[in-house]
Order: sequence, then C-alpha cells, then structure tokens
Amino acid sequence: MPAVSYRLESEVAVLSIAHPPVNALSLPVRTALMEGLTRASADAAVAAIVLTGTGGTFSSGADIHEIGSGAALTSPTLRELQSEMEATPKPLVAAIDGIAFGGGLEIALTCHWRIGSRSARVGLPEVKLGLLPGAGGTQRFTRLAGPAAALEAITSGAALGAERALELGVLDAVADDALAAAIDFARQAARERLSLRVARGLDERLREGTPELFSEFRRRIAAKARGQLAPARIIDSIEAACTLPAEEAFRLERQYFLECRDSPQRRALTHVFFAEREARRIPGIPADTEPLPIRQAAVIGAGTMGGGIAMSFANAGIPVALLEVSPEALERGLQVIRRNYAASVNRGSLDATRADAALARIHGVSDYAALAGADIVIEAVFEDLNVKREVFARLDKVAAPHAILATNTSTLDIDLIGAATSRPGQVVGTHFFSPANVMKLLENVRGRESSAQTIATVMALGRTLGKIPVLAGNCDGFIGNRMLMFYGSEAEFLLEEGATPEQIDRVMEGFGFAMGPLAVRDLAGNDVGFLIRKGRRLPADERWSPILERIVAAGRLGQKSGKGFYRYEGRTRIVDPEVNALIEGVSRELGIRRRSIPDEEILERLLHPLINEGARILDEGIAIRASDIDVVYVYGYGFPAYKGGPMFWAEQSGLARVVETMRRLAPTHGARWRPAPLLERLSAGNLGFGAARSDANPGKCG
Ligand code: 3H9
Repeated sequence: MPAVSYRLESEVAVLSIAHPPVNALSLPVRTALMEGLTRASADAAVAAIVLTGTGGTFSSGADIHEIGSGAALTSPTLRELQSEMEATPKPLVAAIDGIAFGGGLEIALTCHWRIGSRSARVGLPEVKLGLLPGAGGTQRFTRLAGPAAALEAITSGAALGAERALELGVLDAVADDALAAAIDFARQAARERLSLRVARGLDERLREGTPELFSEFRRRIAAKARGQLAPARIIDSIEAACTLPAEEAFRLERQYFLECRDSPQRRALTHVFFAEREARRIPGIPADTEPLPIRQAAVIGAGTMGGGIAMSFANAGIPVALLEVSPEALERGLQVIRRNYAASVNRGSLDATRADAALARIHGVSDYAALAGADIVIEAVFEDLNVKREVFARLDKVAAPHAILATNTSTLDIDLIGAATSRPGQVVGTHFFSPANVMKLLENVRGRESSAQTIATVMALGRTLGKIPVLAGNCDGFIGNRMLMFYGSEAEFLLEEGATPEQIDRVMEGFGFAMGPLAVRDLAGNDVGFLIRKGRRLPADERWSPILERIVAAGRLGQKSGKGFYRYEGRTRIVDPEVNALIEGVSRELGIRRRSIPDEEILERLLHPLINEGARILDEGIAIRASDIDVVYVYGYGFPAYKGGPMFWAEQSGLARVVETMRRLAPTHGARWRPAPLLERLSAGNLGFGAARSDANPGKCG
C-alpha cells in the first residue's frame, strides 16, 4: 500500500494519505505527498488538487517517534512540502474528515481552502508534547483566525469542532461529505479562476494583535503555564506574527520550535504521551480479549465519590442507577449532582441540553433489587472492609450473573472483598479520584481471581469514560496511595526538623505541583487523613510524627473548618503563627533541634521516598512498568506532566541520588526507608527502569 494514494477525478487530482493507524506525517508520507504534488502540478490534465486522508482521519500530525531524530529532518521536511504547496498555481483544497491535528492541520492550513465534515476536529495540540506547531501553525492560524483565537487554541492545544472551526475561519465550509464537496469546489475554483488564498499572505487580522492583548493573555495564563517553556514560546511566536515581517516571524517560529524540541520538558511530555498508551497493554491478557459491553451501570453510595462516578457514566452516555438506601441521603446526593451540572452550565463548560440529557441518565434508587439490570456495579460506600464485604455479599445476590462487581476502595484488599461473593473472578477495583467526574486517572486494581475479561472490561471502561486507565496489583494503597504515605509522613518530619508549612508548599509548588502537600491535606480534611493514618499499623521501628494528630485535636480540620496548616479566608491560605507554635512545641517535646532546611533537601526528601516505594511496587509486580507509575502520578496526584512523572524524573536526575537520600534517612526513619533493592541494583549497574520491566502479573503482593 502506498502511503499516499493518487487518483484523478475528472480534472481533480485526489491525494489521499493512507498511513495507519492515524496518518502521521512520517517520512514515507511526506515523500509520497511531495511526489503526488509534483505529479499533479506537472500534469496538464489536472486543473486542481484535493488533499485528504483515509480511514476517517486527515492526519494526526508529525510522527511523534520521529521528533528529535534525524528522520524528521530528512528531506522532504514538512516545511519543504509546504513551500511546494504554496508554489503550486493550481487550486489546492483540503478535505478534512475526522481529525487534523498538529502538522496535519498545518498542512491543511497551507492549502488554499479547507472543507471539513460535520464530525471533523481540528487543533494544534503540540503544547501537550512540550512543543509549538513548528510548521507555520502559529503563523497561519493567526492569519486566518486572528491572534486572540490563536492564543487560546494553541496554548491550550484543544481540539475545535467543525462548527467552531468554521466560525473562526480555520475551515471555509462544512459539508456532509467533505471529500465530494472539496472535489466540486476545487473544480469550480479552477474553472472560475478564483484567486488562490494563501494564508501566509493574509495580514488583515494581524492588526488585532495589540500589546495589551499579549500582556493580558500572559497574565491570564501565568499560573497555569508556570514553569513551562512551550506556552511561553507559543505566545512569543503569535506576537511575532503580529509585529514582524512574515519572513522574520516564520523564522522565529522555527527557532522557538527547535528550542522546545531540544528541551527536557518535551522529552518528559513525550514520555507521558507514550506511557499513557503503553499502560493499556496488559501482559497475559491477549489484546483480543472481548470486554463485556457496558450498556447499563449502577453505583452504590451517593456521597461525593459515588455521585461523581455516576456523573462520569452519565456524561459518557451510559444510563446509571445510583443507590442509597436512605431516601434522604439519596436526595442529598442527587441534589449535589444537579448543582454540579447547573454550575457547569453557568460556567459555560457544558450546554444546558447536554446537562439535562446527562442528568436524565442518572436514576436514584433505594432498593438493591433495582441493580439487577446493570452490567457493572461500582461500590462507593464508606472505606471500611466489613461494610464493603456486607455490601458485596448483598449485591452478589441481586446483580445479574454476568455483571462485574467493582469497588472504589482506595486502599482495601480486593481479594477479601471478592471472597464475600460467589464470583471473585468478576470482582475488581476501580479506584476513581475526586472529583470523579473531572479527574482523569482510573486506577484499576486486579484481585488474585479477577478474570481476563473483567480486567479487559474495566480497562476499556476507563477509555469509554474519557479516563486514563492504569492497572495495579492488590496491596495496601495500590500504586498511588501506597507511595503517597511516604510523601505525607516526610512532610511532617520536615516540619519537626525546622521547615514551615509555607516553605514546604512553596518548594513543591515551585517544582510544579498545583498544591503543596500541606495545602492538599487542608483541602482533603486533616481529620480524614488522620483516620486513615490511625487505621494503619506501622512497624515498631518506624518514625512517627504526632503533628497531624495535634492539628486535628486543635480543631484545625482544614479548609472546611477555616483553619488547618493555614488559616483560611475563603480559599485563600494565610500563614498562621499558631500553627508554627504548635509545630515548634512538637519539635521541643521530641528533643529535635530545629534548623534551617534548604529547599533542595525538602524536594529530595519528599520525592525520593515516594520514588523508592515506587521501585518496590515495580519489583513486586504491583505496577507492570515504571511508566505506569508516572501515569498514575501525573493524572491522579498532580505531578507536573512536564517533568514526566516521578520515575522518569528520578531516572533523569540519577537513581543514585535517590539511593543516597534513602541511605541517609533509613537509620532515623525505619526499615521501610531503606533503599529499595531494585533501586540499588539499577543504580549500581547505571541502568534505568527499562531494565526492570516486569512481565509479572500484578496482583501478588510482595
Ligand atoms: C507535530 O505535529 C509537530 C509539528 O507541529 C511540527 C513539525 C515541524 N505520531 O491515541 P491513540 C499512535 S507534533 C506517531 O491510541 P485514539 C499512538 O501512539 C504531533 N504516533 O488513538 C497509538 O499507537 P499504539 C501533534 C501516533 O484514537 C496509535 O497511534 N499531534 C501519533 O485514542 C493510536 O493512538 C498530536 O499531538 C503521532 N502523531 O487517538 C496528536 N498520534 O497503538 C497526538 C497517535 O502503538 N495524537 N499515534 O499505542 C492524538 O492526540 C491521538 O493519538 C489521536 C488518536 C487523537 C490522533
């Protein structure tokens, strides 16, 4: 199969990219496009050219595997291809069916006109890979849609639907059959000798790029884009389009692209892109295992988690029964859901019709018998093993025989829960993150008995719900929370030794977390954190801090009580001398001489123990691969994606440093702080986590 097919339809040459799975613009595609273009330009029988893609995709953009390698620079490059397109005297029309992303859209923007199908989606998502659209995307998009729209679309990387793209002038028309419409229009353009619309030559909208527009936009995204290179360079590049001659602005875009391409942030984000996809592959579960179709779902428990999970199903178009035995509690839960949808409509993030449709898919029920029609039931009741086992025993009696029974536990033993049923093979963990209708991560947890189909189903379900699923094995805290225990404890040890809450939070927020660990504790509720801690039996030799207990005893439950590790005015945190006094009191009691702690030490002491535990998790097969742990932390715990996740970050900064920190901590902290044997092995051999890739089935606890 050629990478681009060529056919003539009465005077119109149709060049169709055919490069599965997503028509990425790899070298063979660029070569074949160049040949097709040259052939069509030279053939007197060709009056116009249409460029399109097969398989319901125009093109997903440059081949991400090639970026940063020689192949991307091998002729013909995208830019050479675009020069050829701009030089052709024949009308050139893009027919966009499905997606045109990144370099794919940049090629389309180089055509004289663009016609999209109704389901077309276009966008420049390069920022998500730490890049900017380096094939003229920042320049041509700005010339067509204006700088305000360009700033919004390119710094967010969001996809635009066909109607919105038409409104902005990125598409010239939308049709039921984009290809047929493009062929007709191309022929008409040739016949009527329409003047060719080259985006590079348009400058009318560039005047909208006032200095205020850019300064205001920089201010607006400062918090979100903090520490990141690509968004800053995208703005610079769009500003250049508005203020410099075209030639110079295109040159600058190229320069900024290369700067981003060669940055550690680009490498980290590319790692996350592939890690996310790799996480779907489960050794031992054949790729062709048929997931159970989920046509109806049910959720037990209408609290914050249960309500959010029900909304996730409803948003994905799946009807869901929401069970709460007490009618009052059910009504309270439904009320919160209604309020959440209303807030989304008010914010403009959801239109009222879709909100109503989603709401109509959620049916409140208070009788277990009403769960009989569900293909999957997700339990989201109080985090207590006995309560959950009772719920599962009861559920087992009413659920359809084929139904999967899932628990949203964040720490408890899936096998003990499964054993309360007659179908442990159909029992599995589906750990959602709060707010469940928003957070991207779905940490699925496999029990010893969970069947291949059960696992395949919850992995597929994650994608249906628009989430990023990762499979973990069964142990206390699974992947995410098990590692987090070390992070939380270490924050308190640092407080005892001389750090303050604001210093710790400042360091971690400076690293890229949206919130530092103590601000997060205040948000989640210190009483909740303390309850979880109390339920855990720590080894006798382990260092333990009384700080959290004292904070709770002082009535400082967090944001909900207006004070925790900080004092709150609304959501604004204010440093509270009372907290510092409380912490200093604990240091005195424990006989610890407080000292000034360097920021670097804070960073390493918080992250290295977390990574050390990650290495144990990997060694035990609880995580299939190190990159799965990265996905968990990026999408569930706010680890900055542009640092690639904890394991990637550790590898980049040197595993030996983690080992060193752990060797320093173990004597005072206890045996669990000893360096993980895997880390010691890898660091001694100067190896990365790739060498630890395990094909073990997760599910066995070490
Ligand atoms: C760019 O264009 C730079 C230019 O501005 C400048 C140059 C000078 N390349 O996600 P899926 C693979 S940067 C290579 O599971 P979906 C993907 O890894 C690029 N491979 O399917 C997966 O492989 P596998 C800007 C790619 O239907 C398979 O295709 N473009 C690429 O859920 C299926 O992908 C982007 O950032 C690629 N460009 O979603 C678009 N894209 O099966 C990134 C995908 O082995 N891609 N693959 O795991 C996407 O957003 C989604 O993949 C897409 C399909 C929406 C296309």
